[in-house]
Amino acid sequence: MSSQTRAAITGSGVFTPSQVITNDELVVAFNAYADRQNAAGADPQIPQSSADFIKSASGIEQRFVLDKAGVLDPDRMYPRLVPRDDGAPGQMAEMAVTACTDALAQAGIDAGQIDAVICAASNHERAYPAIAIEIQQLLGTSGFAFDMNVACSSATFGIQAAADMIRSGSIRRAIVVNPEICSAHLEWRDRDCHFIFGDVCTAVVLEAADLAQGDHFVIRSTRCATQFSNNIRNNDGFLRRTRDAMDDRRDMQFVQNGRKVFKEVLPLVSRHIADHMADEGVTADDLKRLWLHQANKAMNDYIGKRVLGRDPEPGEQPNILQDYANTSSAGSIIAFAKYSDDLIPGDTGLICSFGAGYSVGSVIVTRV
Ligand code: CO8
Repeated sequence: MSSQTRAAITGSGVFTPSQVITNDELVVAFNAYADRQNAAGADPQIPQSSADFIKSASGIEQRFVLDKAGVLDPDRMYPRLVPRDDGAPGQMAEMAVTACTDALAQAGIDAGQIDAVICAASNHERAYPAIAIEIQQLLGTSGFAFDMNVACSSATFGIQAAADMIRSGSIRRAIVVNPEICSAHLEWRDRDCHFIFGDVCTAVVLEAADLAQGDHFVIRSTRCATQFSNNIRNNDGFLRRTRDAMDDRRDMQFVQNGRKVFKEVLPLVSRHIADHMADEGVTADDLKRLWLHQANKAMNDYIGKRVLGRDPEPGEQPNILQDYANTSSAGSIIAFAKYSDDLIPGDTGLICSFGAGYSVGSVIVTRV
């Protein structure tokens, strides 16, 4: 083992679906659904949703999805994704290939040079074979591949896993990819959460720092933490068939107690980041950028203020949630991919994700 080896992020990529749903479009569809249910005698009656509420409570203005028509059809309210033959690329693998190809191009390496693929996401379209192994085959990477799931923190936990393997010397290069089809496990008929999520796929290439060819970010340190909570939960899983009458049960999709999450996760994340920075000798003045998980603008404003000890300047803590909504594990990586090019050698930034579990992951990087 080479204890000197440092891992670096040398490329990133984002696949963005072509279809967009604005808050206004979403609310029109939800309210049409509610009107129909109410006319049919829904008890209790379903209150109307509001685009103004969505924007002010979350900061979200629109979301990208793989299938807009199915989501906005008041008789359906979930995406329609055509089943695929086992011989065809799966939905997640297909998104992943696009994001990975962009990340590899930025790193300036061929897929064949990658030793490991980690598909880290908050849900996987099948139990096995691993989506990551299918991505490995489609890209033509070497070595091995595996799936992992830590909900919204999947990307940062995946980065730590890959960085640890590079640091230990067991691999030299990895790709961590996050295909998030949140539209398929969101309950679009629930007013409290129907606006929260969107679809996307992100990817980052990690290499031993001595292999990096162009501009890159050396990973100074990673830190992951978990603490069990039922406040964000989805009970769907392979035991579904063994239990009666599970098909349309509300808990077969994403369920959360948003208020509790808000109150409990904020102190957890603020403390986690502060401790991580202190242990690495990174002060607020050293930090040029925060790429935070993208769930709620008010949450990010709060965390930014706690971490920096002042209101963040424009650009110090870029949000993308107004365009993408919450994309689970991909959110902080979209922010990183879109808002990191302008950093100069020596600049330090911090990627942080948080969510179900609870889970929180942080990655401190320095531009080289
Ligand atoms: N339109 C109009 N009014 C509404 C709506 C709506 N759509 N929704 C709720 N209201 C009403 C409520 O009924 C309530 O009315 P009243 O005051 O009369 O009771 C009022 O508005 C306020 O409601 P809330 O208290 O629920 O509103 P909040 O201010 O708390 O905002 C949020 C709701 C935006 C959900 C907020 O609580 C939040 O962002 N919380 C944090 C959530 C979070 O970060 N969760 C992380 C989940 S992501 C994750 O971990 C990954 C999981 C895996 C991915 C899943 C993919 C599907």
